[in-house]
Amino acid sequence: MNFTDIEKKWQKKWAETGLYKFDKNSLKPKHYVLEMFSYPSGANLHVGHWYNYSLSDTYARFMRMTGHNVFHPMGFDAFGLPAENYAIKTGIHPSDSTLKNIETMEKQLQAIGATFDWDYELVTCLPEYYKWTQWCFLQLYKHGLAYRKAAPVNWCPSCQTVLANEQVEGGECERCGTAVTRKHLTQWFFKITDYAEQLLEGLDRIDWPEKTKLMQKNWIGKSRGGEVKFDIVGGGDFTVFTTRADTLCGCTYVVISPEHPLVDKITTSVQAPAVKEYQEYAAKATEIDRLSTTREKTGVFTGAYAVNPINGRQVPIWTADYVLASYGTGCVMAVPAHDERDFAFAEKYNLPIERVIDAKDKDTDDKLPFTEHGILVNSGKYDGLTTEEGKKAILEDLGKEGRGGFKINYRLRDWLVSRQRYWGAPIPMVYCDKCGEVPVPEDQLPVELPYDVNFTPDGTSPLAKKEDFVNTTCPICGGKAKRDVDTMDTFVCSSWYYLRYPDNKNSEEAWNKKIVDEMLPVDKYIGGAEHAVMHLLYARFFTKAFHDMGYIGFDEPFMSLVHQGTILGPDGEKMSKSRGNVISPDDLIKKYGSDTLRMYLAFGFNYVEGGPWNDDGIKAINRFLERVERLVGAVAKLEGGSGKVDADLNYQLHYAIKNVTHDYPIFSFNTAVARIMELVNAFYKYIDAQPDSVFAKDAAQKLCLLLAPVAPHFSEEMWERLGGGYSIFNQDYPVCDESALVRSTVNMAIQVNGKVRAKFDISSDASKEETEAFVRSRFANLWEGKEIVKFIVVPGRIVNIVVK
Ligand code: ANZ
Ligand code: ZN
Repeated sequence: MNFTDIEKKWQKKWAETGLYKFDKNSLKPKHYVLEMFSYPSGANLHVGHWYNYSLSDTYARFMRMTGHNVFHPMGFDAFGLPAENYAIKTGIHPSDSTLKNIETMEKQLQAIGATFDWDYELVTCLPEYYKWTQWCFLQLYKHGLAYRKAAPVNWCPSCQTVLANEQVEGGECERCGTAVTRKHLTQWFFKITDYAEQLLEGLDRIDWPEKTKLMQKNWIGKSRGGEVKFDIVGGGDFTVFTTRADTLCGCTYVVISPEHPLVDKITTSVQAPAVKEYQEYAAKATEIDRLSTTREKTGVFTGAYAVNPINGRQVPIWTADYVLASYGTGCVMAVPAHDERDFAFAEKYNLPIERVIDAKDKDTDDKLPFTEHGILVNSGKYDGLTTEEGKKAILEDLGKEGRGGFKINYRLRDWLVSRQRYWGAPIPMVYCDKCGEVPVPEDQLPVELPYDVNFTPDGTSPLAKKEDFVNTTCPICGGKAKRDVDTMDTFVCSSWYYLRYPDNKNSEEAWNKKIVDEMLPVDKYIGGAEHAVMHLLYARFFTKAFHDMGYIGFDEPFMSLVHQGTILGPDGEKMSKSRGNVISPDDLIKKYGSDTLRMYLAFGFNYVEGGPWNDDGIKAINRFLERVERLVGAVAKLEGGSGKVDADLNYQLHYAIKNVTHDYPIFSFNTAVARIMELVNAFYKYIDAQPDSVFAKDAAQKLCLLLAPVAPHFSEEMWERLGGGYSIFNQDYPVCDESALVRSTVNMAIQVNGKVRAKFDISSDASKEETEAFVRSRFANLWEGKEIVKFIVVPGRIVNIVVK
């Protein structure tokens, strides 16, 4: 069969008849299937795209055929660095290259034969989309969730841009591998930290892979501890955050982070030069470096002393960069006998080490090398308490005296959204000397990204060089004002696109509340596990924030999430050009057609695991489809018959129906296809005998229906050859008839010590073991209190039991 021809034929017909147009007025339950939208890179779709999109499409088709009104849109995450970097290299404007890439990708996506309704397409770099990205920014601003602050930021000297913490991997830029440095800039942040607790709490309500939920949990990093206030000798005080209040008696020094404003205030004149030099040293390191356990601990004594609130002891105040300004209070009580970092520091600077009797946290201390170090100190009235009891008692007592109390901290930081790059949505803010920072009025959106801009990186934002963009008038006083010259992180664009799809042409509002409340949350979201924290956390934050503002009626965007696995090269390694192990879908479709590739991807891998490519596998699938084609040809020729059901084939058919309908919706495509293959084998045996045409045709049609989600063009063609009406995708999916699965039964007798005591029915193909287990579980009363000496099963006839 010429797969390419039939694929063209059906794609054309599907398009002409608008088969996949979403019907807003359908009364069937809606089902929103969404794949993470793609980045329009210049290259052709790779096997990974096919794996993701064709199998999500299999799922979407299955849901459609089982009575759902499936909404399955597609779009493009079109802003971002790659297009800009490409432009810097080639001189081709990001807008031109991106729009051209989108055109090519649309064609390629269509070749998959997916059910996307292109009427709902989104392209994030078009003003009609980013106008609303800017609107989202303004709403966050108006609700106190967007603010500007000067902050040390991760700076990539090569990309000339600020990076979010998540974009730094092991101290290096995620994109180019250059070592990241620090720089101070005034930037916009979204206050995702306000939602730390809700983001945690919501995880319990969504059907997501456990691993992904755990990653989000760790990223949010809730830490239960307490705050302890220390007085400074000579006046003043500061507070530390600790998770080990029970070790307070073993605190031998305290540390304040070098950037903390208190450091300059308390440092003695003798120590001032050393402290100043140290602060400059620390400012050069990134937060990631400073957190690294292998980094040598360094610090300087400030000359000042603090008073331990439970024993009145004076301890030295140091400044050291292993304490971060941005976590907790920026101040730490150091307990070298119980904390690894403090221990390393104390050893280096010869500070005392004191171990608190009873304070032994089995989760941490037992793993540490220094548990036997230091002199033993007791904690007076807290002696004899367990770790947890000690923490509680000490914090309660401190609370009573107004010197501390219980405290929860989160690792999560606010989301830095300013980017000093060109290819993104401009930040809709202006700055006026008189009125300060002023949001652009909503009726003036979008703030259009000018086309003609010099975006060669030089450390400033490209838009800053475009004077007619920068200079504007203040919306409040009408005086001279300047626009923000940064653009937004592209993760902002992808934080709300799922809200826009169902109402993508709305020019009055970002989305209509009634429509999104009907269409969302997304029922099945499919995409890579690499998005576990950034995109998936940001999108959840947006949903929660807009829910609280009253713009949507739900607070989780994606009720169920699936991560596809990775297809490796035939050598089991990650596909890469340099390894020469890249499989190109284009060649394969030319040779075998889209359905063969789709079905190979379905059958050859466990969807969430992926695995190595296998050329023989795809050939085998191709032969399988041709085998089905011959079968359909033979069935179509059959004539006459009474509709007499063949029990064996009917059993196989319903067995397949039962399993396939179970497996498709849980993305277990490989097992579903395996059942269809078994059915085809059984069908061949049946067709070799002289079969009944009425039953055979019905069974063959059901076979096509089972196959349709995974091999759509082929199945539509086979359906037509069997005389089915257009389209197979408007048919109801076959439903399993359980009675077909009950094999015939036999009646058997139970003899106990030679006497027939009972009779029972059991499936005629039950094994000896099954029969014995059945009898033992149901008829134990027949030999109650006696010991079984012999248990003999004569299948299909009798069970003989000898007892004593
Ligand atoms: C005394 C102590 C004794 C501590 C001990 C730990 C073990 P998590 O669990 O991550 O929240 N800490 C507090 N603020 C810090 C900062 N800004 N920079 C670096 N370290 C900081 O960790 C909390 C613990 O990390 C706190 O408890 C504090 O050290 C330290 F045996 O206090 B602990
Ligand atoms: Zn003004």
